Amino acid sequence: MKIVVLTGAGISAESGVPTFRDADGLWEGHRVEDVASPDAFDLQPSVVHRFYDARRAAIAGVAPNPAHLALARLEERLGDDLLVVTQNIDDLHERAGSTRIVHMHGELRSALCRACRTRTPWTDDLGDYPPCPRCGVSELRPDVVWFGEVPYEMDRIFEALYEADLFVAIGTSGVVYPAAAFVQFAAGGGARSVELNLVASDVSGDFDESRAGPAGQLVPAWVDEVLAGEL
Ligand code: BJW
Repeated sequence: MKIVVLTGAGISAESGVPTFRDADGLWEGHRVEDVASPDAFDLQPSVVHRFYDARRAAIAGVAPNPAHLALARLEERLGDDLLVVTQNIDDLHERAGSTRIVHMHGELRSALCRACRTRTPWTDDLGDYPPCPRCGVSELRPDVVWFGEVPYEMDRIFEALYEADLFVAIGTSGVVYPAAAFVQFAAGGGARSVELNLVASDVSGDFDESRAGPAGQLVPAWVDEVLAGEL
């Protein structure tokens, strides 16, 4: 059985990483739209750098939770038949042991040079405008996908969605496209679909099955069912 899992901010919530649109989703009074767009970066680069530098520092102090660990356990059994597509820019899936992972909205621990387009692994702040290690120009930005930009590895994702037998979305509000439409792409290719979320999302009606509860409980239970051959 080929499975594609889409994860959103909700899977990292129990690790202590704030989501975007829940009650605590504002950052210093800014909505995500105010700090996650190329226009915001052009207008207020220091504000945007501060937002991402704070998040990069914060993820160093958090750990994967049972939901991340369960997906890594699933990969151990399914191998290439599992692909995790995450909208999250933290590295909690990797730290849990997942290797078949696509970061469609980029990664906190990577910098993108606006001058030469090189992507460089990065763990320090960017707000002090360090030079690009490749071209030397001080035009590094967070290597993340903002509104109006094209997410990473879309060809690989669409191919996996069309080939999938099962599509599972975990902890995502279904507000942001193209990820919100993946359930429809997967259904078009014949996949069954399951949503695991704290509460019903904006696109719950598009799923064959929707389960409500914290990811730290729902995901390990769902993985147990898959491994027991009950799905
Ligand atoms: C729990 C839980 C627990 C809590 N357990 N669950 C008009 C109509 C349609 C589309 C558009 C439109 N106008 C513009 C667009 C396109 C636009 C878009 O979608 N806009 C909408 C806002 C309308 N999209 C884009 O611009 C994208 N690019 C694009 O479309 O390019 C064109 C193209 C596509 C494909 C092929 C070719 C061309 C780019 C979108 C980039 C989004 N970027 C961000 C920032 C990334 C960097 C960063 O992290 O800072 O991505 S915005 C932000 O939202 C971030 C997230 O990945 C993304 C989704 O958020 P997520 O993960 O769903 O979090 P929340 O907070 O919304 O939800 C959390 C959920 O968890 C909730 O449901 C809770 O209930 C749940 N939860 N605790 C389980 N313990």
